[in-house]
Amino acid sequence: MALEHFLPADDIRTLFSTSMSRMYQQEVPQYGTLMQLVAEVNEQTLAGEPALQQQLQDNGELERLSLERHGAIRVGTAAELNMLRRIFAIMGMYPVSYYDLSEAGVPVHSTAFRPVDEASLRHNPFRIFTSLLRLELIADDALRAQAAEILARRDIFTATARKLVAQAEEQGGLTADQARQFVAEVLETFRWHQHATVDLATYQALQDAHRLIADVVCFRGPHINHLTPRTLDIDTVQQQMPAVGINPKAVIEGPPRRRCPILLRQTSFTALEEAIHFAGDQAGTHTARFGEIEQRGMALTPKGRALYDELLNRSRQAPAQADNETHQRQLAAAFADFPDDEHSLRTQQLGYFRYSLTEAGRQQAGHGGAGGDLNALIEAGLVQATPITYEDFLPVSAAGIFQSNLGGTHHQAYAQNANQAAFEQALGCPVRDEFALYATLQDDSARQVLQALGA
Ligand code: OOG
Ligand code: NI
Repeated sequence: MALEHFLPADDIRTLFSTSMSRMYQQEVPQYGTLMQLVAEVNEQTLAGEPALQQQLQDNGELERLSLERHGAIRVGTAAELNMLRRIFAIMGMYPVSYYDLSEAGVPVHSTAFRPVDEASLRHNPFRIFTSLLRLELIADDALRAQAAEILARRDIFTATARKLVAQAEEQGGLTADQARQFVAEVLETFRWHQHATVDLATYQALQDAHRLIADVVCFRGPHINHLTPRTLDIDTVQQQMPAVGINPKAVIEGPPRRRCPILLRQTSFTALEEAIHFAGDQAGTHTARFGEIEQRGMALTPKGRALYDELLNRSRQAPAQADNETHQRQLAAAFADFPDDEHSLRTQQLGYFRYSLTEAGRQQAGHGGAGGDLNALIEAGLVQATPITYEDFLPVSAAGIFQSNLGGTHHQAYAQNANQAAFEQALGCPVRDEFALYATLQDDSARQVLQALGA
């Protein structure tokens, strides 16, 4: 079949993210309320900041502004993760980065499936934070064996989804009709199930080992546990959530508010307690699903990231603050040592930048001979540098999001270390290195402007 008959992977991803959003808003009405609040605050922010509005418009970002940026699921076996890799590849989403959450007392390790090239990110940056349960972290031998046995009995994918994945791999893509069917079938994997596959006693035993283990093991599939739209003003949304009947987690995760935003700031509403039918006709509840919002800033280089980690650590030496305002003040004090102007961030090589020609640069291009390095060309007004947006996740923040939904039970860190090799073995390929992706973007843009100017 000719290539042009296939629906582009980017479009399949958009079909998927919009279908998922529709399903989740039906399943979790509070999430719809959050979406509405986010859209309103985004609108107000734009009205108050015409420059921001212009910038988003120029980047073609206005249209998708308040739509989902990411979601998250947790799977139980290597085979499940491996199949997800194949499914996400059909939507142009590839595993980037390895996150070890065991360090924070959560018995999973994770990656983010996301688009990796610039055009695809611009088209639709939707990504799925995907965690694999680490059964080896269940201390009780009998319980561990039981959990493994329960997981071995389930198939979280429909037969048609499996068939279409094989077909897509064989053909090299899916037609529009096949893609629509594929998305509908894959959506089944992410659906909520009110019926648990186990009885209440088994659920409780797994819950006692760790609430997350019960969440992964006791259901027919890995229900999507949250979706996350983009906000332009996370502080305002956090503050306004209670007024629309939503209970936010105590603090916003990530860096403080800054003039030059870095990395990722996130907050969520706490997971809902939902009615569950357990095997043997027993009634109970389960707490898993929530809503989250995110505000993204500049991607940091390894040097910038090391400084971020150091300052975050420093701020965490002080006792944890229960209210967001005090937390943010404490954070801001610690981050006073992080340069907050684009010039310093760039020249100290703390952040990644994309280089492009200015209007004067475009006029100069082709005439050649504009000598000098990038800094000189920027100073001469021929080249401009704009921050590259961070597209990945932060393990400390992710742990904070997990923890806020674990019902207050505090967990010790697991002694087990990160095990990226085991994760990649399960996944069926290595994860991509996020720093390498940003560095390539930056270097490619630099090469292009230098070439255009004949420098
Ligand atoms: C994933 C939590 C991590 C984020 O945005 O950092 C996450 C989960 O609860 O399964 O989604
Ligand atoms: Ni999230």
